[in-house]
Amino acid sequence: MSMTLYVGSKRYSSWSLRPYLALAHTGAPHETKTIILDQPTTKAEILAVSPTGRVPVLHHNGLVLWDSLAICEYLNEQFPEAQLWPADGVQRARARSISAEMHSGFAALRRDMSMDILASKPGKGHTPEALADARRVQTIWREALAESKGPFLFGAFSIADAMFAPVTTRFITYGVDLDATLRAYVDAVQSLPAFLEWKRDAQGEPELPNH
Ligand SMILES: N[C@@H](CCC(=O)N[C@@H](CS)C(=O)NCC(=O)O)C(=O)O
Repeated sequence: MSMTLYVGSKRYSSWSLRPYLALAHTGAPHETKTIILDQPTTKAEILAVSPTGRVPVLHHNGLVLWDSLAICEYLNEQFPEAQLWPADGVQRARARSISAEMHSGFAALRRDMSMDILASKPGKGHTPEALADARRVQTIWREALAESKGPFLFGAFSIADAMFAPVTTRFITYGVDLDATLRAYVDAVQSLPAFLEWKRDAQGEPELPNH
């Protein structure tokens, strides 16, 4: 069974980080291949493996799957024992709802506080629109954590945490204020072994001035 996840530069590719964390959580054997973004050859390299010309893309036994959330859903179906969604139906519905909101929304947060997990830019990107997005994210987290008691949004790690993982790095990079509960959640995500591996790999990648 051969499974390869193609990702973009780990320092910057927020969409790639999401299925990377979900895949790591399954414990399934796999390979990750990184395509450095913003190079003259980047588009051709991505198009050679992904029909959309975007990463992440998963290759599994001849099947080619793209888009972060669809890849996470596929992993959940392939590896049910990993419980990538909460077991409880109501919690699962909520987890899917906030994951979809993350996937389709928060444009200002993504634009003004783009992911750069190695950088520290406190106070930058604090536009009214990005801060409004940040407040909405914090409400989502606060409500989920109040019910689950943590350490992750629905207690155990789920796809919802994978979907919000890039936001945890943005809040750190751009110095967004967090109360103790939210800070503990950010720390839980940032302490995941797979996240630490991702960050370590990012340190060996070239800095991209346009990000
Ligand atoms: N909706 C897609 C977004 C994928 C995406 O925008 N990927 C960026 C990297 S984070 C990309 O491939 N950029 C390369 C390019 O456009 O050349 C998903 O959820 O996977």
